Amino acid sequence: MQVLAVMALLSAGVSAQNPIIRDQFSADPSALVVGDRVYVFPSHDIKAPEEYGRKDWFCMADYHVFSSSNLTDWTDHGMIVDQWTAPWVNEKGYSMWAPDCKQNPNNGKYYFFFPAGAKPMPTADGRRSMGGNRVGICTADSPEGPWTPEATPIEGVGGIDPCIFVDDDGQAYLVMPGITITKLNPDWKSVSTDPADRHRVEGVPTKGLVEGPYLYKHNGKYYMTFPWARNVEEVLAYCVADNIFGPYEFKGVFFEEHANKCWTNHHSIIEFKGQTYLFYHHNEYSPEFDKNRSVCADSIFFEPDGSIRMVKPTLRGIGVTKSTAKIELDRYSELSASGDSIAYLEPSNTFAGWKTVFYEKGAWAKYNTVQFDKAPKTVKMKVVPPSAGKLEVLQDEKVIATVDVPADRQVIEVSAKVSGASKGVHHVKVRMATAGKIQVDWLTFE
Ligand code: FUB
Repeated sequence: MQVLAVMALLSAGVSAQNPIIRDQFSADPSALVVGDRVYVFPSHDIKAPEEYGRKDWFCMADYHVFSSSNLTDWTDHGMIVDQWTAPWVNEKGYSMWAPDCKQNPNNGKYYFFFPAGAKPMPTADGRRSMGGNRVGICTADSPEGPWTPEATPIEGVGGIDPCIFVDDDGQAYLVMPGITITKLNPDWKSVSTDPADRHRVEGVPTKGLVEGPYLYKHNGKYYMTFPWARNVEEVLAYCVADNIFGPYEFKGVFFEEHANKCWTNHHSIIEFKGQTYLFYHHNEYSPEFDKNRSVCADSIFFEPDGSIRMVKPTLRGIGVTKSTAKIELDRYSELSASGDSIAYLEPSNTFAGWKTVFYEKGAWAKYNTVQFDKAPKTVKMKVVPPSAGKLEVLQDEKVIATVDVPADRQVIEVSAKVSGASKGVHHVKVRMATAGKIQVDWLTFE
């Protein structure tokens, strides 16, 4: 066995699964499949600056776009637009709430729709209209940008949380909280004013429905999904129709309130490579303040009768993890009933991530779907002091290594020889083999 002292700096490369964005707050994820990549357009929570009066409220001044081809490694492509460069947006508003982005089949361009507090604007008759929440657009030739903001928000549209739905025939609709569905004109910069092109969705709860609808089509049916403050915090619920304008039938809840009391629950749904995914947010990097949220993703399943199976949010999230990556055990798939727990590495800097703390013989944490391109020869673990004892590493249910963690060290990497492991996709388990306490940051195979 080999023991290496490492610098604390190395802990910066956190690669946990949920949340998927780990260096900034992110919320209200709108996911979009483009070729063999998934793009996510979230809103961007920040800590309130001095000039923003409301320290207890959402504070959001720009948007970024992220993408991944394997649902594990996410790239930040940078900023789309901010409140200082969008011509119509109040530059002191910090109110760039939940956006959406789709590709316009009429010209192949990408249209990013976002709500924000508007500056008072001159109207066509020369008067000045008041500010308030409006919906604007940025366009780009690629989902990665560069993005060009329109000079003015969409005429006649007020409110938050626009959702754009593109039907199989290429017709696009603007879905707004309320819930209303309105045809977009072919330019995607204006909405139809014909009353026949506008519909208010019936069949939804009459109370507690204030934001974030997302329309998704599955097997020819329209699934109107939406956050619903059923009791206190929001759950996600849905109704279904055969035609876009209904009638819609209420079907129930498919995602319960967040365990950590995040009041909002905002989501989107995509199908990627044969699997359907739910993108949502919670506030795990900010357990005391639910306006600083983080984007997560989990699989979502439809039952044979078309109903949506209840989604259980996980820490493991989606995507295969390479055995040679840092496997963040604290984003476990399963944890033994006792003898272990998850804690922040640095409580004052939650973005540093988490550790798995084992404190009873037999306690274990399991991390599913690890891809071994070759049979590994060595397992390496980063542990955090105080730690001492022995851990077994299992591939599926077979012990392939025993890692000896000596006492009296600073942050250390500990390696052990692996034997009897095979290549392929396997579940990895780490089990406390002795009494004592061991705090694991991550493990990796070589
Ligand atoms: O992010 C600000 C607001 O919180 C969104 O617009 C809502 O959907 C809710 O998530």
